[in-house]
Amino acid sequence: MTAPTTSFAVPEYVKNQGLIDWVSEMTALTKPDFVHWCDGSQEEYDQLCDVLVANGTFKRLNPEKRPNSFLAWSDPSDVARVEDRTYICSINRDDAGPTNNWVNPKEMKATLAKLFDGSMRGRTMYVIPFSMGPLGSSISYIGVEITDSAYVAVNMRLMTRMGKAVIDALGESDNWVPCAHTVGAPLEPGQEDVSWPCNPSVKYIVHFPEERSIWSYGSGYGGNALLGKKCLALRIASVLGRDEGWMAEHMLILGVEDPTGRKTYVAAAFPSACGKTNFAMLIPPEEMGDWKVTTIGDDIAWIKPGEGGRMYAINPEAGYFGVAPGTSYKSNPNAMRCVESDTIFTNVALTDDGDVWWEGMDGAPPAHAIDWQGNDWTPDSGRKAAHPNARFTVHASRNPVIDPAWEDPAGVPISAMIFGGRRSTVVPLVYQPLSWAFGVYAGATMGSEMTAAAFGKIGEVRRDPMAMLPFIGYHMASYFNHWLSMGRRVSQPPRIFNVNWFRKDSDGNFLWPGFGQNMRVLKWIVERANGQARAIESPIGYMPTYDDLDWKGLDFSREQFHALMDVERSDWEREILSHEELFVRLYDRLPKEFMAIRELLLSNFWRSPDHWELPDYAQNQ
Ligand code: SAT
Ligand code: MN
Repeated sequence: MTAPTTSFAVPEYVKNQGLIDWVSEMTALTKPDFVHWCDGSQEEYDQLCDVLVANGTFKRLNPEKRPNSFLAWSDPSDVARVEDRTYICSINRDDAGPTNNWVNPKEMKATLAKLFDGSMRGRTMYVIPFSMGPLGSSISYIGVEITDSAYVAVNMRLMTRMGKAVIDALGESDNWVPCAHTVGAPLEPGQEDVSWPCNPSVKYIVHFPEERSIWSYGSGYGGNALLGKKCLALRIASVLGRDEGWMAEHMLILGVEDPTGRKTYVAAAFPSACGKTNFAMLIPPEEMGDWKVTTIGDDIAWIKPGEGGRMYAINPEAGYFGVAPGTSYKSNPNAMRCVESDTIFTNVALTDDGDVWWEGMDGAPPAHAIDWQGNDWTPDSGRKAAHPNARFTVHASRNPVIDPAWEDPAGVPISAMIFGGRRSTVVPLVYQPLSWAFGVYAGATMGSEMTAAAFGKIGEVRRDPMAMLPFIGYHMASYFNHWLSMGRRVSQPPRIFNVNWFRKDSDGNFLWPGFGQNMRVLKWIVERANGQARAIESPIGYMPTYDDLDWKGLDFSREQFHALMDVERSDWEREILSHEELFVRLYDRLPKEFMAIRELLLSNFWRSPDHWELPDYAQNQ
């Protein structure tokens, strides 16, 4: 079976000459057999899914169990973003900064020109016009991705606003981001295709920040290939935000409705494997049923100064590309409801009745399944059935708790920002840094313990400033300065908070139940941001006392809470000194405020006891 449209003709509705020229140049370079301009229609989506089924990339799932849903298994060499193959090719190396890979743009372009030459032979080139942000909104950005992967085309239709409507919104403008993608696996005449074409040995994910273009070679997976997400909406957009006075952040956005019906919007940054999607779709515990959480976005926020001296955020995406393993009706019922139909699954297991399964799903594991590598699997096979980075792709409109304002082009006013890593010790459940600048410092020095050995030893703390380490498109320390300056640009910056759901006792047991119970902390944060909640000053910032949190329906003692909130002087002295490791790497552009804040934090400890314990309010007043 071939692709639905098999010609080089440019559709009549495309009038943008710059775009037509670029597609024609890329066609000449990559030499596809056909070119298909995506119109974004449902018919086209269905046809492409049929093509993918016929090619063996997709398996159609049992329509009784999982209507309109498909399963793809990737090549075992192509299962995640490739950070060591990701480049920021600014003209000056210093502008990429020490946390990014850099190659001279001229040299990189020569490399890419060679790799892209003939890279689409035997394949169809899909032209995918997409909008990050609501169509036609002044804060949206349009990109056009060319790709030789139909899998990418159907995923882009779920993750972005995609197709003819974007071409119409673009008009004659030259303000769009060219995104070139190839799986890097040309087919010789007569050569049979594989179910997941990619280049197992050569991969490049390249950004040219000055000319705002993206080139991706060799991978068909996730953020390597769906170029609107991390490449455009974070790496390129962070540069746009620096130049234009706004922020592109790796943050979820949620709405909290209190019992009086008042809505407060909160943005939150967590490094990977910290339950971001769970938090974005949180269901409050039953006893707090008069509180409601709604989702604006689960991964990326574009934040701009607006009316009333406040910051407003939009979610540039239109769908979720969530981690499947660990997702269950217990951990995230709303995500499970999202994926009940109309979902693309990648690298999960296939059950004997044509449904999907992954580790951590509710109930007993199936007695038999086919694992993500296509092998027979049983619970005692000693292997994982789903790859740990297995994903679901689903449109945001399937989310039962989607916020009514999720597509508002004006964005929603952000009252609080939350940073949170995975720390088994040192960092308390929640605190509020003393000011915007202290909050920026806390975000910049955010650390998380490794759960997989990808970037260091398991348990080792990796500094991941604002959860942006793999996603910043310029010098990390210039980014810190940008954050500080954004706080000065508005009269009512969001209040900043730091959370840690993952603190453990000395026996290694989690001290905090997490999941829906996080609502208790979120409630305090929202009330605090609205000037309603009490707090006490600790050496690291403001904290709630036991009596400031709502404990209705949860058996959680004062002692348990104090264990979660303790601030150990020796731990924190070590913690603050260890920030030096990050600062030394960034020294030439580090904000001068950071040194002052570091000293102030240390001095707070010089005047506090070795073991700072949360007082009870009664004693303190
Ligand atoms: O593959 S993505 O970059 O989209 C998701 C992730 O790795 O964070
Ligand atoms: Mn992410």
